[in-house]
Order: sequence, then C-alpha cells, then structure tokens
Amino acid sequence: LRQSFEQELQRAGSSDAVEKLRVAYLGKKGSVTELLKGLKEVGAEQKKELGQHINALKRGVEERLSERIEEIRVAEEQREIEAAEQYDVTLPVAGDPGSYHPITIVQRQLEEVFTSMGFIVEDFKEIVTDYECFEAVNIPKDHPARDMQDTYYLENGQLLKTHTSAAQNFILRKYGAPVRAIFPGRCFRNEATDASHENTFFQMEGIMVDKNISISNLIYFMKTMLSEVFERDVKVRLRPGFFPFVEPGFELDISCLICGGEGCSTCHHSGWVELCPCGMIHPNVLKLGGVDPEEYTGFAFGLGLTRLVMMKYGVKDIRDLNSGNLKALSQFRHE
Ligand code: FA5
Repeated sequence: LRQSFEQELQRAGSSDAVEKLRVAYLGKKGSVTELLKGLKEVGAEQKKELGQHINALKRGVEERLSERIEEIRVAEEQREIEAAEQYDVTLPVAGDPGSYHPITIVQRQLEEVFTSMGFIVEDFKEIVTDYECFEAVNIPKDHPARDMQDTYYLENGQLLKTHTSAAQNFILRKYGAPVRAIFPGRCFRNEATDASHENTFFQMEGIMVDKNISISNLIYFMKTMLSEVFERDVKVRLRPGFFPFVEPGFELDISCLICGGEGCSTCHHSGWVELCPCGMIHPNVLKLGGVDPEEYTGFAFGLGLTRLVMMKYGVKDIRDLNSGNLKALSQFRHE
C-alpha cells in the first residue's frame, strides 16, 4: 500500500490531485481508513501490533501529503517568478512614458551630490511628536519660536512635520558622531498660500557633525550644492538669522532667478528668495541627541527644496508644482 501511495503521490502534479489522493487514502472510505476498520475483526493480541503499524502508516501518509503540497507550492511560485522574468522592462512604451516630478528630479540630483561627498540619505515620518519637531531641537514649550511655524495638530496630540529638523534627533541618536546625513521630506504649515508659500512643501535637511567642524565647512558645502544644481554662478547672500537649534544661525538667500533680482511677485518684490537657512548646531541639540558638544561640533541646513526647484526651472508660482497638472509638469524631463 505504501509503495502504491508513493507512486501515485509522485504523479500528482497539482494541489487538487494531492487532495484526491488524501481522500483516496485517508477519507471515510480511504484505503488506510478501511485497514483501521478491519482491526475490529482481529484478535486482541494481533490488534495491538497491527494497530501500531497502521497508525504509523497513516502518519507517514499524512506527512508525505503535506510535503508534496509544499513541493507543489514552491514549484508553482518558481514558475510564476520565471514568467515574471520574461517580462521585458526595456521594451519601449506605447504612448506617453510619463515623467518624474521636478521636485523628484532635483531631490535625486542633490542626493547624488551629497552621497558623493560621503553623506548618507535618510528618510523620516511625516507625522511626528511635539518632542521631535520642537523640544528635541531646543524649542521648549511656550517658546515664542513655536509661532514661527503654524502647526497642524492631530487629535491624538501628534502633528504634521513643520520642518525636516524634526528628524535631527533621530539621526543623531541613530548614528552618533561623527555623522554626515541629508534627509529630504515633505513639510506642512497652516499658512496662507501665495506665489512662494504653500501649506505643503519640501525641504532637504543636512547635518554634518565631527571634530572641528566650523562655519567654513558649512559655506563650502552650501557653495558646492548650489553650483552643482544650477551649473552656473548664482548670486547668494548670507545674513544673520535666528533659529533656536543653531548658534550662530544664518539665512542664505538666492537672487531671484525669475526676475533677475529686479523684483517680482515670486520674491515679493525684494529681488531675493529665502532658500536655505543654516548654522552651527546648538550644543543643546547635540546633547539631546546623545552627542558630547565638548568633543564635537556640527552644522545643519534646512534647504527649501521646493523653492530651489522654482529657481532652477523658472517656476513663477509654487502652486503649479502641487497642481498635479501633468501637462505643465511633464516639461521637466529627466536628462
Ligand atoms: C526652518 O524650517 C528651519 N528648520 C531650517 C533650518 C534647519 C535652519 C537647520 C537652521 C538649521 P524656515 O521656516 O525658514 O526654517 O524654512 C526653511 C526654508 O523652507 C525656507 O527658506 C523656504 O525656502 C522653505 N519654506 C518655508 N516655508 C515655506 C512654505 N510655506 N512654502 C514653501 N517653502 C517654504
């Protein structure tokens, strides 16, 4: 019986066929079941020994059935994988092949620039805690700087990230010092929108912490970044700026490339666009991140990625970038 079962099992090529076998051997009228029923007719002495044999046979059959089911499952999976591999992703697409969003294009370009300089790229959540967004970057409760960013609070007390600085503490704790990291992300602020302000926009934060990091390191990296993105000289200015998480802090502005610095609605007629505030990381922020400020220093910057994209491509109104207007967005092809 065992032998014929084994032969039939090998021939069963699908889970349905295996199920039929199960019925044929272990079902109500199955061969093994019949054997067990037959035990009634033998004497007590023989019953014990024979019973043990038949039960062992039954267990063996059950085991082999499950093994075969598993074999079939693996083989089916393999067949599916092979079929998928035959799908040729290099074939030309009929019709519009689509395009990347300009923010994605510039984000990837910046990621390449920074990774080539030894930075890692990190990701972070969009829903964060009050601690992550404010306290861990030296903005305690009741600090007036909280009003600098109008926050969307959720019912559970968490909030939508108002700036990518909300990830600083996470990065410092995860990697310790020394560390070089950039972390792009979407930010949300409850503010009135105009040509250069949206309630949803992208920033790209960067930090570099090591022994003896100074303002000249910061300026070098900012210059490199801008020349790589614009591939030409652009006018920038650095002025003092206040952020509780840096000391000293700076505002890095770029001469408005929409009007050439003459003044237009994009730059609020000032000729300058606030692009990338930055500074030396405040000792309290390092401490809260588990890094000793006596031993290490570092810089941080919070690049307005969406505004950088506007300047690079001459987009006059930030709202065009969030519009989902494919016709407008598809002009920006990836080189
Ligand atoms: C910050 O968010 C700080 N966390 C930046 C920072 C990081 C400073 C690290 C020092 C060290 P600010 O609120 O200025 O700063 O925003 C930074 C940039 O994001 C701005 O320069 C601007 O380019 C962009 N930005 C801010 N608000 C908006 C908005 N509503 N729409 C579009 N871009 C915005």
